[in-house]
Amino acid sequence: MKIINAVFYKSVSALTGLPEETFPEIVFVGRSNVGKSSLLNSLTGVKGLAKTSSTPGKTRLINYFQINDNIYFVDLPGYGYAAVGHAEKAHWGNLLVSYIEKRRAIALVLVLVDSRHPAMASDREMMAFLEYLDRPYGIIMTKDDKLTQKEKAAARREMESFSAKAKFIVNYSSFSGKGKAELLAHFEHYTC
Ligand SMILES: Nc1nc2c(ncn2[C@@H]2O[C@H](COP(=O)(O)OP(=O)(O)OP(=O)(O)O)[C@@H](O)[C@H]2O)c(=O)[nH]1
Ligand SMILES: [Mg+2]
Repeated sequence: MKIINAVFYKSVSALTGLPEETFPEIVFVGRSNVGKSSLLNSLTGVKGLAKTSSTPGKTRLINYFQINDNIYFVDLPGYGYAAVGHAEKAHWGNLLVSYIEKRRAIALVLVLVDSRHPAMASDREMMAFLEYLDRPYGIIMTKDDKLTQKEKAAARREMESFSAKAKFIVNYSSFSGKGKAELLAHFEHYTC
């Protein structure tokens, strides 16, 4: 898939304000600070399109970006962020789960996992949940630039050992753009 244009469409804070299910959606999920918003900016080539931060918990809304006038990229709040209050955490957790469960327009879920910590319980739970729902998902191993070759190989093996149902695994660096062509090629299968 070639991205010709990418624009912010809207943000919503609750399931009641969702846009119509007009376009297939590629949905970005993962722990807080894993690099979801950075991946979105890297893929679209538009710096600052999605807001990023070194402080976890930056994205607190469901953010829709319209791609090529016929697809939505959906940037969701991260899970596993300890510093937000209990009530807020529960609110976002419920929202995330309900969204993935109910939204028919989801064509593909991207599960972003930090390459340095490939087996965290919350990520494994998310994958198990997607498998239970029979949602197609691919894994993005983020921040690839932070690992040595040896560490990358070990992380990849570990990930492959517990994600047999993933449609693909891509090692990605939003800083260098590594993995971009590979990931965009995978999107072809889910967006037509
Ligand atoms: N080295 C490196 N750092 C990255 C990469 N991608 C993201 N980061 C950094 O990781 C931090 C978090 O990135 P975000 O894209 O805001 O993460 P997020 O998953 O959207 O976070 P929340 O919105 O809080 O859930 C920022 O400081 C980014 O600069 C990458 O590929 N390599
Ligand atoms: Mg974000």
